[in-house]
Amino acid sequence: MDERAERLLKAWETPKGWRYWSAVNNSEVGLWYTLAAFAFFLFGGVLALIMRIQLAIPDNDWLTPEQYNQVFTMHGSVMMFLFAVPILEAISIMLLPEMLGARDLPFPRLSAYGFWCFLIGGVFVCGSLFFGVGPRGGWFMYPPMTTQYQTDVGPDIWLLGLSFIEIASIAAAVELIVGTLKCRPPGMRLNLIPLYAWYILVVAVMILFAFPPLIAGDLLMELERALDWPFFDAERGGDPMLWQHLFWIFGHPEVYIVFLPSIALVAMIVPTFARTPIAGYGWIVLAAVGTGFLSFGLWVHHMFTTGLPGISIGIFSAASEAVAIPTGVQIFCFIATLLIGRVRRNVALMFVLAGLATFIIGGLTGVMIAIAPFDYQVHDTYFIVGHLHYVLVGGTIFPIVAGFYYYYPFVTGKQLSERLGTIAFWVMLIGFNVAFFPMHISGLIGMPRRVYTYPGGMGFELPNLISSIGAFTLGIGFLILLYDVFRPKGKQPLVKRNLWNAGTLEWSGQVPDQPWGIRSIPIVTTRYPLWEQENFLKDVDEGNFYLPDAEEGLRETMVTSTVDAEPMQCLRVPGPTFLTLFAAMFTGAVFIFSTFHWYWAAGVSCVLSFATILIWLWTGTAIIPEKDTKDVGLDLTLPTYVSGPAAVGWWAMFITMLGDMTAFVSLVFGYFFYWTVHEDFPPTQFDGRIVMGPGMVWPLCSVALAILAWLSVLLSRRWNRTGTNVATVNATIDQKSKRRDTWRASIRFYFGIAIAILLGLASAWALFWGPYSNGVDPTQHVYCASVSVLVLWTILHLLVGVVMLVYTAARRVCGLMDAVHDADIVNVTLYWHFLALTATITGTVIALFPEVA
Ligand code: HEM
Ligand SMILES: [Cu+2]
Repeated sequence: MDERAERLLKAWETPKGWRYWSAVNNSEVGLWYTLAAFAFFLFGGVLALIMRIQLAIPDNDWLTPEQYNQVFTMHGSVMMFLFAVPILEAISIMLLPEMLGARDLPFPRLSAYGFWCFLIGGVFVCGSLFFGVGPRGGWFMYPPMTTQYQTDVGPDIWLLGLSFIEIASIAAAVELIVGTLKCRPPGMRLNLIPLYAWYILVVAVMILFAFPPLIAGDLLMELERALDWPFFDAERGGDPMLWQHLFWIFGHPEVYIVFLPSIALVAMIVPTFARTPIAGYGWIVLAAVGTGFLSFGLWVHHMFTTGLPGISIGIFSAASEAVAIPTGVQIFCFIATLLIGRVRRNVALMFVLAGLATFIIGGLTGVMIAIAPFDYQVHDTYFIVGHLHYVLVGGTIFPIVAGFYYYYPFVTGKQLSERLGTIAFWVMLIGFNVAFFPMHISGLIGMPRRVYTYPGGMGFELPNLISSIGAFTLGIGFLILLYDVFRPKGKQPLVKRNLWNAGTLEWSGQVPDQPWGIRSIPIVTTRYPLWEQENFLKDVDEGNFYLPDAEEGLRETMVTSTVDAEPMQCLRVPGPTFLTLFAAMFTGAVFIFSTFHWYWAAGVSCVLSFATILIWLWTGTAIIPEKDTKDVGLDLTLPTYVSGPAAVGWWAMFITMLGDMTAFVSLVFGYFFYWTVHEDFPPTQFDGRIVMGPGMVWPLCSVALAILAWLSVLLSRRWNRTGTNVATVNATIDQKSKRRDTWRASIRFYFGIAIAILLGLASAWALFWGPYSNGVDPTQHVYCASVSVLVLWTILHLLVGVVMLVYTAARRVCGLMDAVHDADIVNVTLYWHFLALTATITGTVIALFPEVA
């Protein structure tokens, strides 16, 4: 190994011993993430088998109804929240950088934080089952059952635990979007990126818009449960239907969120084994985007039986049928690729085919239940359980198993057994169909879902017994897979490099793989560089491309432009740290303590987690490099520090704030939703008492103050720039006048920030004072609660905005930010753009809407 490679290796070295757990590199974090998600899958699977034991015979009393309810709720919730979404993010964190020829994703510490949050939250939620206090409201947790009739801690565990995990999912989504858009190798224009990355981009954007409505819903329900704010309490003007809307605005895209990345694996596996480029690349991308887009317009098909007007039912029914089109396009492209290629059959491909076939069957029952009159008949029966498992197992599980077989050598350098794999394949395929096909029949003859047992003599016995036998057969199939994955393979020689002879970049890794991701960052000109670019691996290995060295001993990767992948920056990525683990522990503690109403402990944890995150940001982001530019090889010199839209940090903030805005809009949607369902909203009188609003003056004052604060943030950003700038530094200006100049600029900057802080605090105060001084009582009526939740949301955001301003001032005091290196204040300003919008909407809605209505 030459000297350059040794330095590179040293920079990317994985920590040893107990410090191993401070690793943040995508290959480690991705692996932990995958293993943890897989463990949750096994847990969810065991719960499924417990249900099938209980349901095998009629009138069974092995489980109590209470226990059964906990088991099916946890089964559904674990499978959806702790397995399906996380495993796909996990696989992506592991694969994506390698596919994009990047050294790492842009925010490795964020991935690590997301992973630890996921693990802590998951263990907490699953653990509740062992204490008999698990949630039992089903995976969709409909109120009023979960608000008025389940007063134990179960629903809180679900709401808080899973919200915590949703935050981790969003963190991963931010990482994956920025990674795909900004960390591609030079030359890899948008139309050359591997299909997998396209799918992940679509899915990550979907997560960004789908999860926040659920988080908003969780917040509302938790406020109702903890503080008696009556969002879903019909007696006080609330409406359980709002939950159903928010849940399914999340829930329907969710099924595509778990299905598309699996199809993305299919899109990588099929061309390799068909030994030909994918057919219809453009069509697939369009279809994936189309599916993602359409999936946000289907949610009402889960609510056909709630008495909605016929017109909405008609529209949503038609839209649901329409989504079959883009889905079909993708499947036809895969079939076409297989037809034109020279197919090499093996276990991975068999699982792909089984997945597609199973998914198509589930899709066909989907087309049936999208017809409202049919749905009226089978709603809440086992027909639905049959349908949803055909889609989920066919669309998600089988392709993931295929991915396991395909990528196992990539991760471990060893291969899974084709012989055992073939056995596992047939056992699983047969077991699956035997388990789930009969559910359609038991459903059609009337067996409801979510019942802990059924009486004999109604024709349910036979299909249920068959289902249970099938479920155990399927379980055995998974045991075979599990054995194959974990059996020691010491004697087996390492596989050869790129053993499937694939064409995409992730297979350029050496065996055994090195932690640096890729030896040198290549120039890419085709979709399948390993097939189509001459001498490609040789040039990569010899370090003939970019960044073959780590002269400064730092971890570096390349940032390129969004569309054309032109080189833009040499990005220093942060290395190992325990801060992310601590931050996740403290964040977890906030949610866990709140579940048990230990608000003091939660408050302390909140402060600790905030502090840890600030230290992490302080020591790990926007660091001023020792030199402004760096020679990255091939006669290219790139800046080492950028700010504004060129910087990955700016993108992360922008994307996070889009998600944040979506949650806020969901809350505003709630306010107007109540208006549409009530004749008199806001009400004047309720329950013999006058219903007080927040008044006009204070909320509007708050808007004005927030806008002024925002303006002073804008000014501060500008003043920060007017000190030294690059031109001044380079010009022959004597040191003294330069220092004076900087000093004056500093004073103006600090002044601007101080004013912004004061105005921000004043705005928060005015927003609080309006409802408070008018005597708004959030528990009285849903109107008051809706106003209060908007106020609460906005005040919290204002306070965070203030902390950020203090942070930027401190950065400048400590010389960590200056006129040129201004990423901190630029990103904070971006936050304030969104904040100003939030504050304006809140203030005007609560002040003026009562007048208009
Ligand atoms: C391993 C084989 C599996 C078996 C034997 C199985 C079995 C079942 C059964 C019997 C129910 C109905 C419970 C009831 O209504 O009383 C159910 C519900 C459900 N399953 Fe599965 N399942 C399996 C795998 C999966 C997978 C892989 C997923 C998702 C990725 C999943 C997601 C769900 C969901 C979301 C529900 C609805 C839960 C609810 O009603 O709240 N299942 N499963
Ligand atoms: Cu749906």
